[in-house]
Amino acid sequence: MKPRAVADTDLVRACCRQPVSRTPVWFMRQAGRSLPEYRAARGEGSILSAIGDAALAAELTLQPVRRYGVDAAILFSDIVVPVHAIGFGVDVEPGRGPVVASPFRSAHDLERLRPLEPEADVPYVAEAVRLVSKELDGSGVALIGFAGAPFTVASYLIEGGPSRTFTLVKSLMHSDPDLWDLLMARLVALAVASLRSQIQAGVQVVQLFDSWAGALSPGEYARFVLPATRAVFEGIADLGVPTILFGVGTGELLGLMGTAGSDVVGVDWRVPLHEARARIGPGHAVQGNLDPALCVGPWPMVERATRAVLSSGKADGSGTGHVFNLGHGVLPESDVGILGAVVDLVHAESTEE
Ligand code: 1CP
Repeated sequence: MKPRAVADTDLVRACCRQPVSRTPVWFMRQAGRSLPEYRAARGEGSILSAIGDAALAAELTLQPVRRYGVDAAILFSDIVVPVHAIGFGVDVEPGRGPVVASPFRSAHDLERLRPLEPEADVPYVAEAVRLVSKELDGSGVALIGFAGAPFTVASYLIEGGPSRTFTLVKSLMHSDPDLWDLLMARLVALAVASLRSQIQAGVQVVQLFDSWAGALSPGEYARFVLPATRAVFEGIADLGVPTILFGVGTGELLGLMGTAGSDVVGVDWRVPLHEARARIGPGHAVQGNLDPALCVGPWPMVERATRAVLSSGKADGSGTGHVFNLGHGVLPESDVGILGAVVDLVHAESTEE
């Protein structure tokens, strides 16, 4: 058994499948363009410079907690921050996402992926964690840290930007599996170093985003991705913090994801939670999975869908081990009033009389 963090928030308790006072709820991409206060605070600069300003990052992290009354804040950062910080040459283009000037092509490029020294390379991350923790102390709201999973980060490094087909990534993994394994090992080390430093600075839960894993077949996932994902969880297990593994379009991968070593598996909107639990297997909590497209409104439709997720999430009978979330990130055009109403409904419906 790995040591456990002090279970002092509903989020931590739900991740560990312990009884909760009410079902905890937060939203992926809860900070960002859907919030007017985000647009006002962030201005026009690059997102990487906002992340590098610890006071601003802390403020952007806390905005959705104040606005929605969610049970968790997620650190305002990005999955490409470690590779950017060690000088791989990654930028984040507004409206597009991460772009790489000189993508990963050969064994020579491994040298561009040196180990991360969090205190020297990303001091602003731990500083933002400390600032947010001070604000949240005693509030019952948890702070979530995160990293990009090796596969999803590799997809940006190899494709050079967002991709729909992952042609170059698949070509590399199949044609040069030895190089692929060396690349995965470097990205495991980056994720582990980043997560360890966030945990040591005070985050209470961590999420590993393998957002694009759903592009892979089960065979590809098992051979090329699962070992690295497992190695990330093994690399932080001694710290005793609950862990969440999330990807989109992973219906056929949930059974394998259940063997990666996380406490919680995140599920997108394509698979109902009771079905997802059966595929993931025993011993895990689930997170999800309201369709973000439905949150654009109108309320009666969102209300029905929210109740359906709550009832499906309860399907193991105990009502424990469910973290309410969207199936993927908040869409920029979402109605903030509706998202707030979802939080209120989840809390009201799950509070014991
Ligand atoms: O300038 C901006 O405001 C651009 C939008 C944006 C934001 C708000 C980007 C660019 N990154 C972020 C912050 C961010 N990124 C957070 C913290 C905010 C919060 O969640 O409340 C987090 C957790 C991430 C993680 C992230 N970045 C993921 C995994 C989550 C997911 O949505 O699947 C991924 C895939 C990225 C890459 C990325 N960064 C930004 C964009 C637009 C993208 C996706 C690009 C693509 O479609 O491939």
